[in-house]
Amino acid sequence: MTLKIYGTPASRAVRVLWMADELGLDYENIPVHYVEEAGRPEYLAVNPNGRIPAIDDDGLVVWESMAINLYLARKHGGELAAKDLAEEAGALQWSFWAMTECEKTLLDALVLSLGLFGVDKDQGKAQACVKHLERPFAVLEAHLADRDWLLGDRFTVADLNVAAILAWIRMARLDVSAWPRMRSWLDLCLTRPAAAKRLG
Ligand SMILES: N[C@@H](CCC(=O)N[C@@H](CS)C(=O)NCC(=O)O)C(=O)O
Repeated sequence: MTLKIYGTPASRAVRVLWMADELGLDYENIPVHYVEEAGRPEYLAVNPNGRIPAIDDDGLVVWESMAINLYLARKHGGELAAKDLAEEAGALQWSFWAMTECEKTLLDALVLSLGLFGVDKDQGKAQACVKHLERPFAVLEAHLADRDWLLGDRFTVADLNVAAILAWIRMARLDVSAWPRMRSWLDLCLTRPAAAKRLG
């Protein structure tokens, strides 16, 4: 049975679509829309939270974008997956970090920059959100001082999960020149073919 990925690509489902493409998986994308369709009974039967993305992998249903990607990396292995327990811990750490330390503020910036959900566009206010990201951005900048990738010496699920959230920096046109290593690392992640196809 094919892997089913629920969620329109113009949403957090793009994180999972990017991962599935990196892994070269066969999948079916069911483009459930987060406003019009995610609250319908047929989708609530997949994800009772009424949010996208979710997957159905041969009967195993998983929701939460970061968890789905960690699962897919673990299942399909290869270079993207953690190769030992220490890397597993790192992948979990960075994924939780991006969601808890960065995502909410970046979403606020994105909404202001693009004028989403009826909010007035205000690039100045969007840029002001970056002030609240100085602490986590400094952590990432320091981590990249002597390495190219978050774990080991290769692009992994940790890079993908964090970059998929930090991609909103680019979409919100935020100036993050104060963190040049973070910016270069993000560019490298987002210009990978599987990312550029979706987020370029
Ligand atoms: N933490 C969840 C968040 C999912 C989420 O909020 N998705 C949005 C679309 S990008 C959604 O489904 N919104 C519908 C709603 O909030 O009712 C994840 O990363 O999967």
